[in-house]
Amino acid sequence: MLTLYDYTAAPSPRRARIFLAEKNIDYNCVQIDIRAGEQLGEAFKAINPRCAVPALKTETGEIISENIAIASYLEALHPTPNLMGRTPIERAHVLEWNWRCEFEGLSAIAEILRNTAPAMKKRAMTGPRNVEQLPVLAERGALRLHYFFEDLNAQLSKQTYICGDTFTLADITAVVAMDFSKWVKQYPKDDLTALHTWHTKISERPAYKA
Ligand SMILES: N[C@@H](CCC(=O)N[C@@H](CS)C(=O)NCC(=O)O)C(=O)O
Repeated sequence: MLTLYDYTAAPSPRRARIFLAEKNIDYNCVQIDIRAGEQLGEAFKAINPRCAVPALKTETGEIISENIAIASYLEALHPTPNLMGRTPIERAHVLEWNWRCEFEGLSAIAEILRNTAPAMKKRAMTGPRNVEQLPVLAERGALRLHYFFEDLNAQLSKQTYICGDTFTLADITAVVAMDFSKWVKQYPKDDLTALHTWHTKISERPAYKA
């Protein structure tokens, strides 16, 4: 059976959990308490030297870190339901939007949180090395995030899901980013109606609760 190294409250492992739930794949779950610093301890470092969750242990004992790598692996093993595009151009668009949701959404929020939260002093970046906070980056993070919400709203004004008429990995990353934005008290403006309608629709999927 697969094992997911997880931390329930954190956004990145939630992406992997939703993907697994959408695919209806069974797995064991091991909680790594990142609030207590367990990801930096020797036991977890031996599993994932990059000291981050999620990490997935395959049935043959290999470790995969990074959501995109975990999703690609699971999509190849369990192609149905398709979550990463069927044709070359669909796949390209899913990866394009997934990257944008990760970089312009999740990273922008992390830029705010990790550079301001007192509990993240010296932990401005994930990984085994400590990095000092640069509080000035929070302002830029908020700006980036709101540009992202605007672009996402424009995309969703044209179609039901981010990459067309089917739910994909890009929707998972985007919904996790939108929910994570509450952590830093940033909310998409009320007039981004396509974005809010899409969020309601996604939150009705059973996997949303994973
Ligand atoms: N790009 C990575 C991001 C992983 C990541 O940043 N995980 C966070 C939890 S959301 C973590 O493990 N943080 C540990 C820390 O803050 O030291 C992925 O998508 O898998």
